[in-house]
Amino acid sequence: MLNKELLENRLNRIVNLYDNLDSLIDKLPVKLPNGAKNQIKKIIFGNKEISEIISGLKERRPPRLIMVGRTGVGKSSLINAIFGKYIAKTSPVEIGTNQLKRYNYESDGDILFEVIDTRGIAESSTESLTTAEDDLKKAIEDFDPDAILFLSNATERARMDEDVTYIKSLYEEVGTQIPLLTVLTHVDNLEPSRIKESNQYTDSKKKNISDKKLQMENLLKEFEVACSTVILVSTYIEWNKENPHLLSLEEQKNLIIDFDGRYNIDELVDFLENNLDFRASIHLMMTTRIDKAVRKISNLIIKAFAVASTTVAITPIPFSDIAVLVPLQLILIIFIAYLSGADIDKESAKEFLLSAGGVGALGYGLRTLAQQGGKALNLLTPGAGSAVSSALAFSGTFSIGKAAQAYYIDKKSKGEVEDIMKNANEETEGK
Ligand SMILES: Nc1nc2c(ncn2[C@@H]2O[C@H](COP(=O)(O)OP(=O)(O)OP(=O)(O)O)[C@@H](O)[C@H]2O)c(=O)[nH]1
Ligand SMILES: [Mg+2]
Repeated sequence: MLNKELLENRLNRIVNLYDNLDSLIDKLPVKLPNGAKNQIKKIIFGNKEISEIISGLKERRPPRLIMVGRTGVGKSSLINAIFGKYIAKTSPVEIGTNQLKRYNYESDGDILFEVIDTRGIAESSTESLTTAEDDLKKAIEDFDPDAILFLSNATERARMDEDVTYIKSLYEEVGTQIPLLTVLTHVDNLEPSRIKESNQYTDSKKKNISDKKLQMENLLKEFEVACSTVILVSTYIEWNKENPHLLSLEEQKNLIIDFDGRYNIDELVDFLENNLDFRASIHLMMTTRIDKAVRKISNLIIKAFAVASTTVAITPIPFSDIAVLVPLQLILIIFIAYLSGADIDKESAKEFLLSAGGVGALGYGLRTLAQQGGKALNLLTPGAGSAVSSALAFSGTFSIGKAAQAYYIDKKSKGEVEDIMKNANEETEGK
């Protein structure tokens, strides 16, 4: 099983390869024409997507959330539900003169989330609201949150208006650039409330859930906070011991799920992964769904390299663009292989590129090249300028990345990869 430390090592190796791109290019099994190396470096270092991924990997850190919601709405339960275990929080630090609290949720010495909890404000009187909001504003400037999570109980219609009024004023106060997610909790208690297993939800329950979603969306629109996504969840978990919050840290750590009534938590985690700052998103992936993390990161890398490849076609270069494209693709293959934990040497990257996956993927351009230079990738062949169009460069690199993913990460056989690529290629050529 992949653990966090193993994945950390792999990510560090990729960062290392990127930071030592010169020596990586020197080790590629290709003979580069003069100037090609600089061109390759320029394209990789100049690509915004690639550099964002690398700095995200380097500077990964826990997500910083503001959690807004009344006592009992399910803020702590939501964190437990995300991780599928009982997560202790550090003793809260009070901020300012009010009940604003800041704390971390931690597990095995790792900080999973840093949170500012504003529940005190929502429940305090209007007189103290102004001071509280000033305090909050200051706290948020230091905290620099990745997202605001606004929780409201789906079964308490009467309070939803009040909650939305509060979130509106808060959101205007702190700046609307921060992603705002509205989470309606306790949906397991919507009728028929006796059904707690999410896979047993009846059509009528699902209808009640979607009605509730619509209701909240309309309310947010009415209050002009329409930018918020609304996700409905149940965070309901029964642990093997009563009153888990009263147990010692050690006992809490050993709690086991007796009954799992969670609903729609994956959608919520997806939202966070896609909307948080990338540094926080990587951390979240690594602490929640580590097996998916590898695939997600590899998807991002493939896409970024595919985008980078399009630059090859539009930049005038004094040699064949294949001379730049092929090394880019080799580097992509090496990154994917490292991400999978494989130790790939230059010969195997070359073999991969020339075999099923690679040749199939780039289609005609590379196939010709393979016929010419199967023994050594000799890219010194006089160039024909821009022979590869942006679209072909993109789809070629994208397919090669996918082939590498199928082979190294999904452990498909060469034959299977070949089939996948043949199909993809026929589709492209058929168009
Ligand atoms: N059925 C059901 N119960 C929930 C759900 N979310 C929370 N609860 C229960 O509601 C109670 C309060 O939940 P907490 O997660 O402690 O609420 P909180 O927002 O952290 O409350 P404070 O820490 O006091 O602000 C607990 O008994 C939870 O088990 C849910 O989605 N469904
Ligand atoms: Mg709590």
